[in-house]
Amino acid sequence: MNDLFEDIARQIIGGESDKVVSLTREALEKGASAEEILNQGLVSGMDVVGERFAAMEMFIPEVLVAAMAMTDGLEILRPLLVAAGIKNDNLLVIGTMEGDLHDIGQRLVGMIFEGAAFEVINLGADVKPQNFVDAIKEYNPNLLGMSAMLTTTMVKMDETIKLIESEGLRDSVKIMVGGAPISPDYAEKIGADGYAPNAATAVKKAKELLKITQ
Ligand code: B1M
Repeated sequence: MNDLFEDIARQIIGGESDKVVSLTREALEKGASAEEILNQGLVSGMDVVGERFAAMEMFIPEVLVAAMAMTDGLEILRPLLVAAGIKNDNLLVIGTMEGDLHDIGQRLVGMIFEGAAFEVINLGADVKPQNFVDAIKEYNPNLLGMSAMLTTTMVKMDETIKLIESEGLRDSVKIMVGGAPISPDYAEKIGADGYAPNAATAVKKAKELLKITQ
């Protein structure tokens, strides 16, 4: 199975969407779990893309094509990651900060929350502070998730929390933040209720914050 995971990672790096989709299906047919395919195939490929991008061995168009291949692979895994959870009163509104187009990680976080029986409203990427506030007013979620992948956009989290406070909405919602440049210290500094480094721990942290026992 390891060869198959390596092949999926290789096809992510090469941005070969069709191959990622067919290899992901093949791995599922051969009995791999969605989690194994995600971590050892898709995410592992995207890690290499990140390293090569940082080393200027890959450039934006290639990274974008790799990201599209990753999204297509994720869509195959979605039903399995989401499992047939029963919807309940827990509602997560999530989005990526204004000026930030990175949405793969936060979509993955959203999927894992759906799998944990949360209803999820995804505002997408490049979400203005005011749009987060509007979404709280419209949907009345008990959890708000904010994601940033750039050091230049993480500051928008601070701005958004201040706006939520000034609108008198802060006590109505728990706020979680995450994304590559975010740290627990930063989360605390801006007054977020919680931080998580990845999707799985984000659900655990949310359940703690919302006092969900199951
Ligand atoms: Co960009 N990019 N990018 N990029 N990109 C990074 C983030 C970067 C680290 C690459 C690098 O230099 N090594 C770097 C940021 C540097 C910094 O600010 N410190 C970078 C840069 C610089 C840029 C541009 C500025 C490049 C340029 O134009 N010169 C530009 C900015 C565009 C913009 O946003 N305005 C840019 C553009 C792009 C693409 C559009 C080409 C594409 C994004 C496509 C898309 O998302 N639809 C892209 C990509 C793909 C990446 C990398 C390679 C991969 C990101 C990813 O999808 N990872 C990334 C390098 C890297 O991270 N290795 C990079 C996989 C994903 C599953 O993980 O997103 O980390 P991640 O999400 C995780 C956790 O972070 C966490 O859980 C997720 C799942 O486990 N998490 C949360 C995320 N949100 C959370 C919220 C939570 C809790 C946990 O609670 C609410």
